Amino acid sequence: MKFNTKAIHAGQKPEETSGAVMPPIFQTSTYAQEAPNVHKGYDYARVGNPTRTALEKMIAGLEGADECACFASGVAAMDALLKMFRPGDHILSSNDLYGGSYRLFTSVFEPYGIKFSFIDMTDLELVKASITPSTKMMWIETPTNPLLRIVDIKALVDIAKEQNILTIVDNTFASPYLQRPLEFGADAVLHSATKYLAGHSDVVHGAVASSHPAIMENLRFQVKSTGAVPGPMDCYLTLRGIKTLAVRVERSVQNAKAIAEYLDKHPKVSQVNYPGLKAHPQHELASRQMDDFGAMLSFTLKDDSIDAAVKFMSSTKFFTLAESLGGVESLISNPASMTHGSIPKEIREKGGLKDSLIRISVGIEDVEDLIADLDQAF
Ligand code: P1T
Repeated sequence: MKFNTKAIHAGQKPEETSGAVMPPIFQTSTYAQEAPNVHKGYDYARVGNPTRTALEKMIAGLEGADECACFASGVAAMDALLKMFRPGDHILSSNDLYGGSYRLFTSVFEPYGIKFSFIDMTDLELVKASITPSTKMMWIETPTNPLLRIVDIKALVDIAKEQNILTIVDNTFASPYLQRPLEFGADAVLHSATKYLAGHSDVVHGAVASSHPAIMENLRFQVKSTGAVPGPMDCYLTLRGIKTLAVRVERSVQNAKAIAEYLDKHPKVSQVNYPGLKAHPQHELASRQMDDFGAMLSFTLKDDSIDAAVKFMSSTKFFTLAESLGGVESLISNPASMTHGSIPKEIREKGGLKDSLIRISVGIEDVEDLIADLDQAF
């Protein structure tokens, strides 16, 4: 089955009692049992729900995984995943990543004794040199949030496998339509399904897909034991969103390319971060690793002051000033003060994230209107 067909049919079949083509929203907390522990596969809704199962089968199908576990948010998915580690374990991560991931790692898990290193993962020699005997996982985010760097999944997987280290890829920025990390040998793939998968800025949702038995066993245990599970309505919304993933992403990418080129030529812009531009340092890698270049980009103005950036972001009409990404509507944001505000300024700057950086999530509006909007903001 090819991708577009999977996005409609993977793991889906008409509901048995009525033939409904979309899985119903099974709004129930518990299930009748014939005798203790004799039931139709579901005993209590924290552990499982048929609407959630339909969504999990769908995401597993899109990522080419045996299984998927869904969570109430992207960070809840990360939290569950990280609970397979123990004090003293070391995780290697990128120095450019979602601020909430950084906060979870440093403010929640470090106090419990898990250690993290934040390095430039585009530097393979540095990655090798940063591995310690305690390193248990490489946490790969690519494209990175918000600098749109591209990390070589296959190269890191090869290094990791030699040393028995697990690899997980946060695939939120690309979506499985553009990048399927398990095909490069990664052990697990994570999504803030809030973004491209759900696609309509109306639900907060997370997922991990994997064929690795120990990872999935831990996740199922966490689903049952710590219970950060999504409600059936949210699962339904995400599943409905996925049905149009391919057409939404295709249109957003088309718009993003035109906007990146427009910004790149603009006399008031100093730098555009978009992997689809030939001058992007990992353009070739992105061409190999991704099916297309995505619909996220970031840039800085020649007037590199925060005031100029804030004025610009507050002047757009179709780009709504807001956190998040991956919805049908275009959004604009200032990572340093918004999504990445929990990373200390000196660490942000060391990783290359300037306070004046402007990030754009390109939606599916008419690109002429989007460019005219940016034009009037300049
Ligand atoms: O927001 P939540 O569903 O919990 O997902 C967290 C998350 C995980 N991974 C990446 C790469 C992300 O970008 C996010 C959330 N990011 C934003 C809200 C944002 O605007 O960048």
